[in-house]
Amino acid sequence: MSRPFLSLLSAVLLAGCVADPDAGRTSDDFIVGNPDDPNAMPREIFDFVDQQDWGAHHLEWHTVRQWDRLPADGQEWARRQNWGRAQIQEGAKGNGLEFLAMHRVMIRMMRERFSAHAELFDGWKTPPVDCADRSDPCGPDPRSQGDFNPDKLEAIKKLEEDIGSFKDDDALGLYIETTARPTVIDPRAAAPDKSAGVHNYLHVRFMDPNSSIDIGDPSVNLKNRGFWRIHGWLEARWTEFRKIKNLSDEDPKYQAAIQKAEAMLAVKRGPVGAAMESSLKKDPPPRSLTKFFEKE
Ligand SMILES: [Cu+2]
Repeated sequence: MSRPFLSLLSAVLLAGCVADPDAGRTSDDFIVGNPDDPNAMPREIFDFVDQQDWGAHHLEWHTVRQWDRLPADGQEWARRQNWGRAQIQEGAKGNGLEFLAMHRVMIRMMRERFSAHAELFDGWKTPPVDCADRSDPCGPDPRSQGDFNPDKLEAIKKLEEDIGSFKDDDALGLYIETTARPTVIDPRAAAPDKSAGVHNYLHVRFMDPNSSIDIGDPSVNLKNRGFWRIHGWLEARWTEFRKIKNLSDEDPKYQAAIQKAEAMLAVKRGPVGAAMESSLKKDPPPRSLTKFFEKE
């Protein structure tokens, strides 16, 4: 089906009888990232991400949680989007569970909606650690190249062989997500355990700053198959953890985290591309926000 036709069809379906302000434009006008990139998700998923403005959503999720560490241009741009500092910053108590929950909800929604492509969300069995891996070579940037960090190898081992040693969901999520452990005095404080933050490390390992769907850029990386390989693996680790610990999905704390993430993603954004036009395309975010993994 041709792009303009799809665009028109989606506009009619989504907008009903309301006049489409974007009539006459093709949806290519809105595309952020190259859908023909070999690492791009299938076209319908790629388009869904735009239609729901998940790129902006994902960027917002990370940005407001990194607020205290952002340079002035990043905060300024974020304020223009009416985004504000999240009370629980990245690496602070409570952020681990919300990190796991947000990605779980995204994966579930994707699997349900795109069941024919469900396997794209399964993730790696284990992360490829050889830089010359045939299906997932490390990125071209010097920060991505070389031997896999031995501390992060330890992390993979711990997550695969001794995941039951974590106290709870939040402790597990914090350990996986980030090296950041902000304190009142130092918002840039880092975890003493060097094996923490394998998630951010993997984003850096597989990023390609020249790619229009860079795994290191939260505004576009949901369109990259590699993103879902990382998060599919982490999702399976979390499932395993909850099984080993005999944790119930009825647990109120768990329920609240899932529901909060679902509520954030439930917002319907309107005609294809409209939200992209208003947020990321019209006023593109500065590099300090889209390349934050590079600073890991
Ligand atoms: Cu990630």
